[in-house]
Amino acid sequence: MSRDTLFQQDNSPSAFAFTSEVAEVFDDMLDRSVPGYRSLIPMMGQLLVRLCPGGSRVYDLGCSTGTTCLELSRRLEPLKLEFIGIDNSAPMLTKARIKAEMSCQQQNISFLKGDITEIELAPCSAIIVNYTLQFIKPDQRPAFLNKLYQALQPGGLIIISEKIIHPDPDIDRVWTEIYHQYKKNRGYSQTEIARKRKSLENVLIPLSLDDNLSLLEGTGFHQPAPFWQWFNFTAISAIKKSP
Ligand code: GEK
Repeated sequence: MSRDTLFQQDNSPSAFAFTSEVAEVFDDMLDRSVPGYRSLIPMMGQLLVRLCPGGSRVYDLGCSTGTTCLELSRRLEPLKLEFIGIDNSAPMLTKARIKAEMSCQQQNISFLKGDITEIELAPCSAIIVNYTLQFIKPDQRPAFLNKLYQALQPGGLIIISEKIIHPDPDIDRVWTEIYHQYKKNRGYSQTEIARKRKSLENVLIPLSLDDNLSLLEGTGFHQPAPFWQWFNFTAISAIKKSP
């Protein structure tokens, strides 16, 4: 896995984008900058195993290099779920396909290139949106979530992981400090942290936990609730209730 040194350079990206340079170091970037990234995957698996009928279709929207759906497909192999990862970054999908090939997992997984706000989704039992909703413009989020709701079969599961803000700016500042310390402990310098933060401004737009829950509730999802949280990172699940 290549080490993420993107923001060490003076000519580091001013506005963050999912380019081939990012795809090259992406797995290391996520491991060192998304708290709980790896440990969340088995937790998602526990939900899928209870809520998805064997052989049903599961989408991973904004799948990047496929880590989440490859790991879920490996863990839930006996369920024979059909995983479909969608992303609009070709370099990310190239990585995902190589990883699927190397782990001989091509049978139940496919990767599609497309804009998740526009692409048509087939009926499915679960949709995972792992740290991707935050990249969709806030005014597009209600329509996007409504599209996911329509694609889910009754009883279907949605999992949304997001970076969040605390509504109280003082507490939010403390959370941010704790998060930056987390990154420092994993080898990122103060300069790298500051440059990455600047480059994500207006690209990654986090909402508060309550605003995310309201969005899901407003779409019609039943009782959305966080099943995991680490300061300014959370994972929420909700169900499309049977009529
Ligand atoms: C994981 N879920 O490893 N259409 C398609 N893809 C998009 C769009 C869009 N409109 N907007 C952003 N993306 C992954 C990690 S990363 C999170 C998700 C992060 C894609 C983008 O190309 C990138 O691959 C992904 O969403 C977000 O479980 O970088 O913090």
